[in-house]
Amino acid sequence: MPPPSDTRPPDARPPDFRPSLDLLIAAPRGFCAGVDRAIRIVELSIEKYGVPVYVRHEIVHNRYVVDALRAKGAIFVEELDEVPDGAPVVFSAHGVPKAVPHEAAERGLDWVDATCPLVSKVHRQAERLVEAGRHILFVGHHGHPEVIGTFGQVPDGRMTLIETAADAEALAPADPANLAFLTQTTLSVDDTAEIIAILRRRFPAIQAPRGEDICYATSNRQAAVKAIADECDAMLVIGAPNSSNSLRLVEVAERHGVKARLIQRAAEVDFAWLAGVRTLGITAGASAPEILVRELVELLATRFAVTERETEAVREQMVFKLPRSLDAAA
Ligand code: 0CG
Ligand code: SF4
Repeated sequence: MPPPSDTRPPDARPPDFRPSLDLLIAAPRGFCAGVDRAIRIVELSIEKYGVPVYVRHEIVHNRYVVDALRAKGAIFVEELDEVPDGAPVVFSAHGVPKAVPHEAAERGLDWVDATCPLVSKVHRQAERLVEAGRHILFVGHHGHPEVIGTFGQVPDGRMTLIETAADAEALAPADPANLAFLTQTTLSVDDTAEIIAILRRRFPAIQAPRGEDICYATSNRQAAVKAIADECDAMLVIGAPNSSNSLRLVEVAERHGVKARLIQRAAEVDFAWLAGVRTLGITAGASAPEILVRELVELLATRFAVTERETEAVREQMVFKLPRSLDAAA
């Protein structure tokens, strides 16, 4: 196949000696409704307050997104004490401990919460369970900001982190009849099912969340990888090393027997790694913009005669409302 830019009629083109590479592009991939909303919140805050607007933690785990917002006047910090008095601040999509908005209010800061509504839903469940006297087993990854934020919704000692099936087997709770579990939104669907099965077997009275805590975007992106895995010789996942949902996509591909790598940008492609690959799967985590997928396809097209095919595993139509304070339509 000729390069995409070649508009000459086929018989006027020189022969193409590039090796062929079929690209199987997963769908859904890339931005979810929570990421779209969080980025829009930063943009609208800049419009409302003027620059600079502070953002506590990367608004979503993607350097390209963060750099683009920084260019528009956002300043990214890790903690609230780095925000000067009087400056507006946005909390990232991953959520924050309750102490953070409390401290912001005490300091009289204008703050806007970009926590994904699906993370907030887990926060509210945690509060209610603790009010009802339950001890919560929280399935998640130690140190992730969403886990820190959710632990910060309840008093110390009311929630225990379960990271692995081995943790679930080893747990010796003080009151096994009075447990509930919740999960991080961006976990592996399969690993989490295994952990929950262990918890239910060991603690039959454990209270489950009302719905699934793993969000629609996480499970749909994992399903989309599974849907193309059998046809792929290798898979590239566009996402950041600190992006939980993106890392899970690499694992899903590998568990389906496909060698897979996480890359942040096309420039990280290792062409030696692609040697012998005829069909390459491509996907992107929930925080990775589509422009980075196009950048990757364009780079591959400089070395290979590429064909592109997209397989849609599930159709997504989720949209989240903006906070009232920023929504002109509200
Ligand atoms: O997947 P995690 O929770 O690490 O976050 P990321 O910013 O990559 O994506 C969606 C959100 C929030
Ligand atoms: Fe919300 Fe899921 Fe997107 Fe996280 S990955 S921002 S929980 S929709």
